Amino acid sequence: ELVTVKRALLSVSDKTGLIDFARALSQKGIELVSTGGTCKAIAEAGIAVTDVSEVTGFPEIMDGRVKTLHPKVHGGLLAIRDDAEHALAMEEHGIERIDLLVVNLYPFEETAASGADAATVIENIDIGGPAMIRAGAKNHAYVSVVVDPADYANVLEALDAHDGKMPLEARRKLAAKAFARTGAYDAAVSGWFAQELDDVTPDYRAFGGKLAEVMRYGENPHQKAGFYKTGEARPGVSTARQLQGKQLSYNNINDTDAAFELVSEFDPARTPAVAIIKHANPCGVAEGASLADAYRKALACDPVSAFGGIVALNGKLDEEAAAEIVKIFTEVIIAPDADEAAIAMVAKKKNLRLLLTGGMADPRSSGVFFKSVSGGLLVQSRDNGNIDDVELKVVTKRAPSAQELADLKFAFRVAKHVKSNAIVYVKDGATVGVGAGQMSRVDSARIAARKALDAAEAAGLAEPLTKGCVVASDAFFPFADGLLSAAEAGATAVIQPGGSMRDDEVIAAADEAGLAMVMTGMRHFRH
Ligand code: 93A
Repeated sequence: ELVTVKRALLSVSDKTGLIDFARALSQKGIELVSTGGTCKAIAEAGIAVTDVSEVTGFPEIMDGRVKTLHPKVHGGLLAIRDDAEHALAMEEHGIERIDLLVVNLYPFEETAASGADAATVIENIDIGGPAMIRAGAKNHAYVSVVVDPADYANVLEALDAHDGKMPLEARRKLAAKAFARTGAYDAAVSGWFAQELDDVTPDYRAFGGKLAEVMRYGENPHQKAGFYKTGEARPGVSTARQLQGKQLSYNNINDTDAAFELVSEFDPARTPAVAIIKHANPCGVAEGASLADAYRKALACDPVSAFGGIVALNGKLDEEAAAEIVKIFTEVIIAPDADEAAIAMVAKKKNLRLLLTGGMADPRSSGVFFKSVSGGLLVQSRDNGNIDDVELKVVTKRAPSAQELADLKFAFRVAKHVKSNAIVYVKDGATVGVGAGQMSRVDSARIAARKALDAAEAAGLAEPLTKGCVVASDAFFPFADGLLSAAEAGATAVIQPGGSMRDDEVIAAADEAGLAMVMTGMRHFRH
């Protein structure tokens, strides 16, 4: 677990904090080995240091292109200390162990960003540094690899705390950071090449994603686009098998992902469920006695918007459901599986894409979510909050009935997948009105009600589908107006996170209107 640090190799371009760190290491009796410029800086500060050329018995050649690329260095980094054969090889070839590796790389990113000429940028592609970092990090069972001057203090602290030894946990964390660094470094190099070549795909330097597909264009025809896959095994649009139809577009992929992630919230063991998506928002979600039944209910929510939509199912697509779906123009169907008859039914529509995922995505599993902003990336964990895992608090005089409660949970599950501000009206396991992406919550409530009226009118119903429905809000009602607007539309029960300064006002309004309201304590913003 604990590894004594006897020998360190230092090779850094960014010499921030180097001298203090080297001095502290030296004072702990650690032998220092270093490359040209780093070695000179350390020696000039009066600290004992050995030039790596003395270790390798080989001079730095080719303007430093080859300085640490030597078995005496890499053997010292990679040797398994308690392996007899490795020990023998070390002895035979005079290789000495390296316990601590301190490397930061040639400033490739900075050089590329400065607009330097190609030859200068290329000269700043570090080869020996990443090789050492990767070797040491692979062998973190014995070696500590420090790639960031910001970690010098932590390393000294760890050494102090453990009598000159580094604990395994620290070495593992350093290894993870080391590989993240070399990964990002190479991504920057390939990004620079892509730019030089005016590649069709956007420069991609975020993380180790792999270009899987080049799309004809992006969100709009004048934008270039590529589909990069992270390798995450999650069932969904990135792992699905496409049975028929032309290549998915950028928007198709985005919408299909939204559709399948949403329908995956519904446990197929409980009930068949279907989601219809347009522009990444659901225009209908329903549970049903069968997939066909669920589809009909989902479609009834907003049949106008469903035209040209994406349909996601949480069960094996059967002939009856397929027959319903092909009645209107649909872009994509995504399901865990499909039976022969359903596949034959879909085959009649040449342009309709059918994607089979082989399973559902686990809504509770963790994952990483990226969103690009100018000059950066926002990274957060996936919203894997689940309404079944929170304790609901009834805050009104009236508690919801069992049917209302079931619909409230359904509505909140859907609201999680609706762009904020999200207001979702639900009745009998089906959305009857969805208000999405508005800047004010009351507008979302009104739009959802308006859509329910339209749907009722289209279906020739006497009263709107919202009569006696429940309503979910993805975030708290800042004022009573949004809630009152929902009540006016016919909602009898409300689910929302709560937490507004005016919660008391909102609760009082709910009581006044005879509504039952539960609070989740969990918000589902989605932008
Ligand atoms: O040119 S390299 O790719 N070849 C090497 O063998 C090598 N070894 C270390 N660059 C190499 N380095 C890099 O040199 C390190 O990653 C570090 O950034 C830099 C430190 O050089 P100096 O100590 O001469 O300032």
